[in-house]
Amino acid sequence: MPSPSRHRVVVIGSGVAGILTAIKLRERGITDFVVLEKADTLGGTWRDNRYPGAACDVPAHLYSYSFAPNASWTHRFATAPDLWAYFHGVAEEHGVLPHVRYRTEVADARYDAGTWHLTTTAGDQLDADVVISAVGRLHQPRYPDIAGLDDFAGPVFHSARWPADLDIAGKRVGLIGTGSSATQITAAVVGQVDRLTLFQRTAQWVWPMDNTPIPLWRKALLHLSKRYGTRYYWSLKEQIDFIGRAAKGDPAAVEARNQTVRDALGTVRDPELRAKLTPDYEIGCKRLVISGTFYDAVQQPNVDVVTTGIQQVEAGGLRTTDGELHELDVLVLATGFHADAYVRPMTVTGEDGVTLDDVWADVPMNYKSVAIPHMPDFFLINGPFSPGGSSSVLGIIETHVDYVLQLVDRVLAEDVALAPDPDRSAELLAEIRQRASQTVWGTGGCTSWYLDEDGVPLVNPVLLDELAADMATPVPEDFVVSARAGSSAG
Ligand code: N01
Repeated sequence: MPSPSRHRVVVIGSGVAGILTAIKLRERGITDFVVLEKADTLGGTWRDNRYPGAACDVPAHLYSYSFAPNASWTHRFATAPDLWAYFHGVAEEHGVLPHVRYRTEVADARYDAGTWHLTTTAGDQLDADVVISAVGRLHQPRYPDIAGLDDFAGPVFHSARWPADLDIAGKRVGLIGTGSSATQITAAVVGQVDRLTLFQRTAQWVWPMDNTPIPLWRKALLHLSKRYGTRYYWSLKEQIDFIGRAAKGDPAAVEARNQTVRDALGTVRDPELRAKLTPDYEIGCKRLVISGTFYDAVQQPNVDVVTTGIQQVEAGGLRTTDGELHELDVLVLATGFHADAYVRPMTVTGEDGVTLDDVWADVPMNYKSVAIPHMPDFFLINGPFSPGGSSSVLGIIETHVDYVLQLVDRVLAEDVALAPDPDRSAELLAEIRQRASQTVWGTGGCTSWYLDEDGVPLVNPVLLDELAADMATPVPEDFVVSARAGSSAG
């Protein structure tokens, strides 16, 4: 067997966070690194989600790297292909592409005497001083446990696996789910399909925000004036922070948010449909669906909203518990993701044989979402208990990458291994969980992908500015420092 290739740093994942990590490593002069990517292109979410209408519901100028503003965004929200092109372009411009090794999925990571030994699903081996997991949170499709899915005669697939060549024109399409993905699909396909049947288990609160074109004057100003770009960025951030402040319970923000979403629901004219679409839990408990088009789309005459439970899928369609068969040609499962998987199914074994499953037996224990006790020099970007709400994940990952790379600087400069102190990690996490459990995410009477099995949000209720202030510089006393035995330095 060939000896493992060895790198100072291995980054896992080439989505938005992996690309950023690679750019920042290169900026620091660290070039002995590889980015391992399980697919055959980079781009993560924006590569995988290509369903009709796939777009980012955070304003595009806010969903861009701070060092790479894009004055050419055409609309308030950017589509998946445009986002993919933007992130690919930035990666190319910053010399990331030669570092990416495609079709390489890490199955196992094992720490021994200062070295991480990685094994891929193909059996290849790599060694590294530092591992940075940038695998993202919403990438492992959650398939529903519904009897008969395999019996369906037509195409059936998860929203993140939409077949590129599928023609839905004139088809009877069934859509399970009413989250952000399903609502975007609804608005995009309603004008093409013969019938759309939306199988809704739980209604959603919808924040109406139109995807307005960026006017030419604004584009021109964005091209010409950096100062204007910064002002525009901050005004967008204020709008999004407003949703975050509401989630934290700020009374004025709560009132304004609630009024806005109730007014939006009020635009549904048919009282019966409006009743179906009215959630029975507090506004903001689930992540708000942000859509200026969903309510209009769902009122079109070729749309049915079915709230009766699903019994089974059959060759010809989907049967609900009232015995009715809803005949379908295509079935879309917009049923979300295993948001609590994080790095799993990859197995990780840290110092003294301690496994990730050991450390995460009760809760995904971590230090500030970026490090894990007993896992020296193994770091996460956007790990467990990262901020939630509707803030731009770009701000979160920029904060995390800056922080993690300060730790990496120390690891490489001093040739030490750093793992967060277990007691300090537990103390900080207990405090976050306590605050999170009191937010509407924990008390609002809903289930959501924010919650763990105990119903406690896996989310830090903190605004981006607060996160950035807290993570500006690592606190040395919070880390256990050990000498590294197997360094590749030199
Ligand atoms: O997934 P979800 P998503 N039978 O988990 C239903 C981001 N995102 O892909 O609520 C019937 O929100 C489930 O019902 P219930 C964004 O952060 C961003 O839509 O559990 N129904 C729910 O309605 C978002 O929050 C963009 O009762 C079943 C739906 O499926 C996150 O991704 C765009 C079921 C799943 O909703 C996830 O959104 C899209 C079953 N067995 C997504 N199982 C942007 O624009 C599940 N459901 C950035």
